[in-house]
Amino acid sequence: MSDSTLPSDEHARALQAVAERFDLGGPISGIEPLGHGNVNDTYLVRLGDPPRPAAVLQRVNTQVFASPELVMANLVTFSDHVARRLREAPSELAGRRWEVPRVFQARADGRPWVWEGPSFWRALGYVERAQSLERIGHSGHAHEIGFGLGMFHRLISDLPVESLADTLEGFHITPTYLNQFDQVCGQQEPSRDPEISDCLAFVEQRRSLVPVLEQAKAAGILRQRPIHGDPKINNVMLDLEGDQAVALVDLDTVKPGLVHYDIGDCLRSACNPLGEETADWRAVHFDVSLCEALLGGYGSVASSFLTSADYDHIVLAIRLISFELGLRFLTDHLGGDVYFKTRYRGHNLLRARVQFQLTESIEQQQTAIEAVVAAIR
Ligand code: GN1
Ligand code: MG
Repeated sequence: MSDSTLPSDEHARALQAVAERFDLGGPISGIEPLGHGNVNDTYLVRLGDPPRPAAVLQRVNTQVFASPELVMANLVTFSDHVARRLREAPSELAGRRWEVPRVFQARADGRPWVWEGPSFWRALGYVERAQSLERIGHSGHAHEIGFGLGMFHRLISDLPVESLADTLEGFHITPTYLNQFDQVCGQQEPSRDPEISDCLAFVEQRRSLVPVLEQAKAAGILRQRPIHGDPKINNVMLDLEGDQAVALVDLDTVKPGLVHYDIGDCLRSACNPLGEETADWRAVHFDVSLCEALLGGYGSVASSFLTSADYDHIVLAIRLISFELGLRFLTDHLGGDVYFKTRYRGHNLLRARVQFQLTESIEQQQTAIEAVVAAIR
């Protein structure tokens, strides 16, 4: 099923048929698009009468995730681990609400997925009475987003990294993205577009930054751990009543990595008040007071598992992951928009400019950010 090419009523029927193949626990009363993912297709499934949001149905992008069954195996390993840990030590949550989205099984064979032709589908529990933000509202939100990531990391800090498969080779390995960028540039005539020239110069000036985290990993200074992989602001669910973080969603990149990828990704998305989709890239900046609030929340739960070397590399990670995402968007623009979903030609170029502007703002405020990190050690 290629739903973008189907008329809308046929598309709706096809979605309904896929959703019905999962044991969702009630009659389906509605399905609608959910969120703004750049890679997978995501839908909210409502059940019953009156309709209540119950499941998140997702078509995993198999161009990106070549072994989606392994993505689901990681998710099940992760969920089982957290459930066990919370059963054994409920005090870990200090009375706070915390949820791990449940994984629904296929009616036919009990597997946590359904193949429908070339499409791979899964259904996860919807986190009720919660919302996610596209952009930060205030520093209280930043604190909770940091707390959410810290709690997520803490609950898997004793999950052996070997129990997770590497489902997306090269993900957040910045030198790999630079190689891809060089390859794409090597395949085309030099651009005369001044916007592109600006971006190319920006990358050139930062080549020495690219390998730093991977070098620290190779030298054994930083070690691999289970990570979320994509803890951007809108993947942290906040409780509707108290704005407290209650869950991290979008679990397709739970896999081995450095917690620095997560810390950098969370900060680059949450401390950019204009958000990564702004058209006003020149006005983009990194807000150090939001960073302080976020790291305060993160540090309040993460001190039990972070090492001294981990702290040493946080500032670098914030800069690197912002730069890396800009490089990924730029490469995709130059390569013809084959990875990230776009709404128009030039969308990925604009996204790259936003991330590069953010990187520059981080560089200009490095001393202040260092002081913030020093305060949580
Ligand atoms: C992609 O699809 P989405 O929005 O969950 C990407 C992330 C990027 C993000 C930028 C598997 O995530 O790495 O940070 O876009 N996910 C993958 O918005 O590449
Ligand atoms: Mg994602």
